Amino acid sequence: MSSKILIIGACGQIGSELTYKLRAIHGDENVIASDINYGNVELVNSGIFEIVDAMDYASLNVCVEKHNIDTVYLMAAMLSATGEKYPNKAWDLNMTSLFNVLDLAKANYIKKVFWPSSIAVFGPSTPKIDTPQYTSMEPTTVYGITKQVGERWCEYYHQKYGVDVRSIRYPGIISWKTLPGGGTTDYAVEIYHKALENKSYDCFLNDASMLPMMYMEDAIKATVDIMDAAPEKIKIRSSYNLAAMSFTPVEIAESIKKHIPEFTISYSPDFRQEIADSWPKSIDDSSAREDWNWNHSYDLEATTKEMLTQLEALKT
Ligand code: AKB
Repeated sequence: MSSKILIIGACGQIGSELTYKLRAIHGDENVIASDINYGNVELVNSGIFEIVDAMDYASLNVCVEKHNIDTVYLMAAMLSATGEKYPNKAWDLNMTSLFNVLDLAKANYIKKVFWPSSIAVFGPSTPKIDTPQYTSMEPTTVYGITKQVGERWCEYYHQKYGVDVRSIRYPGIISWKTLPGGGTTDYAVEIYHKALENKSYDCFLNDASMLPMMYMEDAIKATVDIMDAAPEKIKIRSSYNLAAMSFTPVEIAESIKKHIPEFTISYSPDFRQEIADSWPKSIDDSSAREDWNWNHSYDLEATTKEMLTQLEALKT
């Protein structure tokens, strides 16, 4: 019998592309997309869609029972920049949704859970270069705190209740289909849109802000691969470090200039600079590479080429 999958937060940047990918793998009828509203018309119209409030256990349970769900991808979250504006809401959404899903698994209503963590679990006391899997973690954003605490709870539910929960620490994700919202790494998506629209971009981080990033296709591959891996391969039940590339705003601008020579970048750092400064510059993801064969394909040049080509094609 086919696995029945529920994606919570399917209208978002990663949720939407994950939905399309999982439908291609498992069949449209086996992948139910859900969100708190009809926020992404294309996604909503692309297959089975349910309105689900991830903070409401009953609403979630009704959907799981109705569709006989056995696997949940919990992609709903408030990200770093928005979280600093609404700290209580970020805490409530990020933690309550996680507990609801973990409790459904504990009660055996579902068998398998994917929950994304983030490089935001790290903080100023973390080594910034090749940040190890196990290291000092003192996040200074509400989002980072929820992700760090969430990791502890995932491991706890796995150890105490046998819940099959799997997680990766996403870096900034670059994609063209659905815009990101409320993150500190969002500049690395906006810059491509503005490069094509205006041939210039005013960056909200300074020129030297190096951050770990990944092209969407690699992020989706990692998500699918960790969920497909045999349970004994998943040795870390908090969350795996994951990496592909690291670059600064200057470097991404240089890579865009190779395609759009007139492109210019200026810098007006805002409150997100402090968040970026607290995060690693590069990540050691050798555990993911060893345990479940993680491998990335896209570097900065390949990402820039793909982003500009795909966004250009959307205009026609
Ligand atoms: C953010 O910038 O908040 C996210 C993240 C790194 O988790 N993209």
